[in-house]
Amino acid sequence: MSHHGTFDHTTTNAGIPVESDEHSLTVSADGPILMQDAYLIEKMAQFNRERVPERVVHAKGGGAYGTFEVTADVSDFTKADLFQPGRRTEMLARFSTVAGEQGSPDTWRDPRGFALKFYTAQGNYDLVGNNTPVFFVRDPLKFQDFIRSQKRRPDSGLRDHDMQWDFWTLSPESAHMVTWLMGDRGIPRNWRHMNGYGSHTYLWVNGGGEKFWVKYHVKTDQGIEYLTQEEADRLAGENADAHRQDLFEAIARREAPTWTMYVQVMPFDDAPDYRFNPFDLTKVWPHGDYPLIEVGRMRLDRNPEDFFVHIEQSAFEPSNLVPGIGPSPDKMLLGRLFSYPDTHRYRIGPNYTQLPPNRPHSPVRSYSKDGPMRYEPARTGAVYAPNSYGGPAADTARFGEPAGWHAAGEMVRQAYTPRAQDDDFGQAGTMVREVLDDAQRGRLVGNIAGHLGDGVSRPVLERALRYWRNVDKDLGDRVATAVNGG
Ligand code: HDE
Repeated sequence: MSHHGTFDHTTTNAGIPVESDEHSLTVSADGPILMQDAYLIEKMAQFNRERVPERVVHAKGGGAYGTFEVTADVSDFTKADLFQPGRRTEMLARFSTVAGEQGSPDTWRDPRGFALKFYTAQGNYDLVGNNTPVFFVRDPLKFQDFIRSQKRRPDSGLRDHDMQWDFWTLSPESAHMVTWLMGDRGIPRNWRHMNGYGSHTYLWVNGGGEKFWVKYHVKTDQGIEYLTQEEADRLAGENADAHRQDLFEAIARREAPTWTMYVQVMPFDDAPDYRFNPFDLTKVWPHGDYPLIEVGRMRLDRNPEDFFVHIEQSAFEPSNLVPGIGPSPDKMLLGRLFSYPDTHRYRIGPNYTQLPPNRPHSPVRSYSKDGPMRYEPARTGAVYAPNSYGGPAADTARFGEPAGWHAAGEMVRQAYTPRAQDDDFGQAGTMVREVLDDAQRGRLVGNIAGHLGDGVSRPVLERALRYWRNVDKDLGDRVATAVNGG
């Protein structure tokens, strides 16, 4: 559009001016369409190819660009460039539900994806978390099954609470996360009023090579707000895109939401003797043991110019770990390191890192080349290494960094070695008794009973009541009373 009221001319994808946007080329006004109407064919063919596969989980979401600014000094714990004092780093965030498909309501009860991509001076750092500090399972082998139990039956194509509770009650490790899910955090009022968590334990390495275990907390500065099941159900019918709309319009109104990032830091050598497995994704670290330490502030203040280009094609991966940050032995995190790049290659092609939301803001000197939709030339002296034509060559000095941890033993397939407080219900019970107030507990009971009362078969229901009594006897009794009709 050159300026208001007059328009630039339409062209084909090849930039050729077109004569009409509404009349196909025919022989006489009433005659047949001609095959040389290349513009008509282009429009129809392009339309048929507009969809890329939606994300197999977290399909429905929205996001925005912004900046992350360090507000404290955590350089004793990590040398990562983006976490150095005073540093400002451009970033992208995408928020999402988990089980719902692209057109599903933003206000369904579900964890919320909280995916962050930082365009740091040493490549992209991705922190791909949720709005909960824990997760349903602790082994990636069960993740696919868990997700399928939350989605659709193979026979009817319908969602089914019986499937969901069948899986959960046969997987007691899910209890902590299901307590979060069935409580107020299960339906945030909108994405601006929820926290994000890295959930896993990660490794930080400082300039001197010292290692620390950390957990990330990204706390909303807008305050936590939730929707009751009733409010959420109504909104689901009125506006399936309520959360996507809320973020877009808040930023358009220049009401940029902000979050403050903290970390809990565990000295590397505390891990072996800690009273429960510090790498178990179904567990939190009590703040009394490892208090929150402020890191910086994230501010989302720029809406993407094109939703498909920047949000649908955004590709987050926990394997994007920059110097000073590494993985931990958390089996779920290790599984994710494979899965995300794999799903991106399938969904948006092998050159997805060249797309606008995924391109690093720092130089890329990789020996990757060619492949469909290749856009950037290979900026290397030759297409092989080693070469005598200018490299690039790996910075072997980095290899000495003790960025890993030492593991030894024979191959096994079994659960984590149990420790004194490694159980499936303890932290859920503590949360119900000591963290929730009466009103929150009341809503939790109502949400669980409402969900259990909708299509769950008797044997599964009996197991579910035992599951909740294991979390907390009083809570379980209240759920049983509410479900059995008072
Ligand atoms: Fe994901 N997850 N996940 N997940 N996840 C995906 O990658 C996976 C897990 C999370 O806004 C997929 O790009 C495995 C935990 C978010 O684009 C897929 C396991 C946490 C998003 C995938 C997990 C997450 C995803 C599908 C168990 C929080 C959306 C589309 C080992 C700590 C990111 C995609 C966005 C998306 C795999 C469990 C968060 C299939 C194998 C735990 C926020 O690759």
